Amino acid sequence: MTTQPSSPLKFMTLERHIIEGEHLHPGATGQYSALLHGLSLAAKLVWREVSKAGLVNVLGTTDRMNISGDVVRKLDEFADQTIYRMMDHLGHLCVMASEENEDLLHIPEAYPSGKYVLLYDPLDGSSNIDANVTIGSIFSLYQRVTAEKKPGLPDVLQPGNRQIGAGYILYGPSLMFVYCTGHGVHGFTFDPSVGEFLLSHENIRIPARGSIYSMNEGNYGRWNSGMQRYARWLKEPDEPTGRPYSSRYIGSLVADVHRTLLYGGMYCYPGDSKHPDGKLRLMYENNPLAYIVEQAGGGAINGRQRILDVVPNSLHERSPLFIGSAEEVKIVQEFLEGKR
Ligand code: FBP
Repeated sequence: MTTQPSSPLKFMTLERHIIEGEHLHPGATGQYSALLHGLSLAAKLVWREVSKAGLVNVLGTTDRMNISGDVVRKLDEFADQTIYRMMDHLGHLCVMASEENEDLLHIPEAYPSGKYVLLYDPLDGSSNIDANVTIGSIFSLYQRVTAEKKPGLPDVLQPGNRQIGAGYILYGPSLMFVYCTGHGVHGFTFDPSVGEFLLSHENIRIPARGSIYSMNEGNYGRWNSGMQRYARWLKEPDEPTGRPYSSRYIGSLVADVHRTLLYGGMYCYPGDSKHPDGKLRLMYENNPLAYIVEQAGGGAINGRQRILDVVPNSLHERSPLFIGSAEEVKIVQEFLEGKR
């Protein structure tokens, strides 16, 4: 009598999970699966550079500035090129957009074009790259909406509630691939000994409440009164409501949101007197993370409305972000609306 592997999680590779997921999408052609597979390969290639960053000449900056006026870091550029090159020839995308590039990234004429649209933040948490702190990549998938020969902005500037999938890759103590195609949020951890992503976090559900908050309080003085009251409320001792909450801020959005997804709580990047729309990008950061956290039972708002219902105006627009446990999102919204 053979003993079943003791691990409660059957040996589910990412590739098998993606293919089995196709059954949940009537009429699936495999194109979508191939996209997710391409992204998982890009993750491994970026991870290879990130994990040896301190040993080879990929730390530090290039002499290039991105659309947001940030100096482009070498690893940023490497990740950007790697994801683009991994995805441009698959024949399933009609256009891409990257946080690191001002304009749309069109599919080279030499390659076939497809019906999907990919947006990505090649390397999130750039301020932490050289300090060997967890960083990540974030991606968001849509279906093409235009029929014209050449796809364009309308195909990319879609509200987040039109996403057909999203995910992020964590380059941390271990390499993780977390994704969602509308049927739950699933996390896979890379096992270098077999070279495969293995299911480690099946159907992640964010706790409805959580007593961890994550925000750069250095900006406190520039926040509006509602946000300042909320920040003070979090720290007031009150047994029944589990306060004071604990403060955790890595400064890499993808890592702070991943922890929030697992432990519960709130991550906030509000607008302020200097940056009324905050710092984070709606299309590359807020929409995909909002899609994932909502699918896991949480919430994400910009202080006025649900992030996923925001109709975007431009590729690189910024938006405040309040994301986390459903009950905690309700509380911060009440403070922002002046009800508390
Ligand atoms: P990029 O690194 O992709 O530009 O993202 C912005 C970011 O680094 C987030 O990852 C992080 O949460 C935030 O900025 C940190 O901002 P600040 O240093 O103002 O707290």
